[in-house]
Amino acid sequence: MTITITAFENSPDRGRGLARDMRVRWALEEVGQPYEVRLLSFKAMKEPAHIELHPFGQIPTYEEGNLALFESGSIVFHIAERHAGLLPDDAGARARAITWMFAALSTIEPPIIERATARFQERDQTWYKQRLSMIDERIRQRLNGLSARLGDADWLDGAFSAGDLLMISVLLRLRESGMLREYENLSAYVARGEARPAYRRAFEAQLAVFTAASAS
Ligand code: GTB
Repeated sequence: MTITITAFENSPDRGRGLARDMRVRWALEEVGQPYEVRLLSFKAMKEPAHIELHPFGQIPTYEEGNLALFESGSIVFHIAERHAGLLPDDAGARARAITWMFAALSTIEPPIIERATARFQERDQTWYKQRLSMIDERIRQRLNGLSARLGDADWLDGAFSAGDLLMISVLLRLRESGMLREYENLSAYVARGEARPAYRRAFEAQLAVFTAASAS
């Protein structure tokens, strides 16, 4: 059955792979599943046809036959459950990998998103600098824990898993802040993720969308 995902027609990140279709593309590449992409304008995302698929009018979505999903974490989980390569077979190791998926999305990602929101929407406020440094402190608290747990391992718990895929996707959003450079092992961890052939293929595919959009 054909898998179709949605992505920005014109991504505000200019093809840097930061929009959340990237993690879905990466997961599909890791498990070797072909997929199609339906590109959406900001206007189309808020129209009834898309709201039917995504109640909040966002990307990414995932369609496969009668199944329609939204939420990148749930989509990556669905892919990882149905195809070998992203979750271990051993029940304990599988549960731990899933725990890292949740940790990425519910413990590490929120303060990182808060930072992005502050930078885009609160930059003109008198209290902006103070707020940014408070958020950065919260991010560092999380990165301290993550860095200590990762230590000198390649991946968070044995073999590369959907937990690493989501964690690295989330950490990439921090690159422009320079904060990742404070943690040598996390920088190397992110670089290992980016060096995976599946990541490269996913990155090139989303970049090609931006390149085509800017040429037209
Ligand atoms: N929790 C949802 C998920 O994980 O799928 C969040 C989905 C979401 O935030 N989607 C964003 C969206 O559709 C795109 S990824 N936004 C349009 C809207 O809400 O109207 C977020 C994103 C946007 C831009 C950048 N960037 O420019 O760097 C990075 C990430």
